[in-house]
Amino acid sequence: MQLKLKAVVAAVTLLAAGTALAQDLLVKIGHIGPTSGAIAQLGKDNENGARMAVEELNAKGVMIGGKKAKFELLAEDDAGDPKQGTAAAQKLVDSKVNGVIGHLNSGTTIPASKIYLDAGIPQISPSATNPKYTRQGYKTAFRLVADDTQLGGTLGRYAVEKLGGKNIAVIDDRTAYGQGVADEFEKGAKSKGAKIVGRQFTNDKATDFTAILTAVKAAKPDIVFFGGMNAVAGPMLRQMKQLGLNAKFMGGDGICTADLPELAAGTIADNQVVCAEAGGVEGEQKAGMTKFYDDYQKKFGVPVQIYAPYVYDAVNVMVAAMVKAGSADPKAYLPVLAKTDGYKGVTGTISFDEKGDIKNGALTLYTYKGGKREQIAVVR
Ligand code: ABU
Repeated sequence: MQLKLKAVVAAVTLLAAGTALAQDLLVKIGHIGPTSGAIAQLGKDNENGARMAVEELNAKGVMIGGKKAKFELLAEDDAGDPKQGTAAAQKLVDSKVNGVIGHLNSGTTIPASKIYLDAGIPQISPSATNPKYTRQGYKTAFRLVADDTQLGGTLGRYAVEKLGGKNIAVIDDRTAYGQGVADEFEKGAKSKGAKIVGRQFTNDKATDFTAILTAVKAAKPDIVFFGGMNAVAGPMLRQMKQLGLNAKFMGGDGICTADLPELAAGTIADNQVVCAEAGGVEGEQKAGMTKFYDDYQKKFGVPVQIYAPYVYDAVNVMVAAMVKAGSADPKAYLPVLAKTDGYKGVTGTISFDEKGDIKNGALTLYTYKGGKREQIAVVR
């Protein structure tokens, strides 16, 4: 008799547990970036931002449409490669993710965006800055940072107006990002009267820049602008030093990382490098960003490289739209996400325009001193 009672209690408990689980809502958040290859450190930085957001949301206990949401992070590696990027994007779609955060690179974000569009899955890139991404008319594409028109143009004008650049050499890595930001830089610098004394090309896997830097040195530039990523910029700076090319060095967000001095093997002179993150906060909003940097360092034991906070906000802004829509079904929450207006994130106030771009995007200009990144100014 007692055995029978125990069995009944166990069955009821199991049933109750089963019912509770059935009432939970599983929400799959896809994250995709280059967690292998030359810029794996940046891909991992982004993925960590997503992991932090998902863990906090699960700890908080978020309700969506009357059900307790259980968030699962599906992390994919695109290696920064357009082909691997589209294959990995399809994998996320096949896994029926509710939304995607990524990719990191413009060169992967743009081709993959068609896959998410066809599947009707919202995509927020926390770092791809090529303007084309949000100019394709895809209602599923969103971006949390300023684009290369703003980034390159501002840096170009800054080079002349604030750094006194007159003769400027430009190098790019021929990627969607590197070429685009270099073109915009050139336009901005020329509009303020600078002379472009040379334009050289490399690629995103190159390690030896002797030939192009020798040509650049012969043109006697006061500033060298590089459109590309930190993994290439670091060795390039080291080789500039070896060749006695002591010009100032500028670049976009791709080089503006915490680890640039290490990648340049300690060869960066104080104030030699000026670069910009495609976002930023001022005034009282700084506290949220500072807290994020501290929490991140404590959790992962390494500093934020650059875009982890933007990934963190991307996850949270997507989930806020699900909560508001009362559904994690992309069809239901996509229109709500598109109307995001005034969401308070750690990276600032987030509102999307009709293209899916962030409204009133900021840039943060940085230099490096004593091997540390140091903020110069936040500009809009
Ligand atoms: N925005 C810099 C790195 C990512 C990209 O746009 O390719």
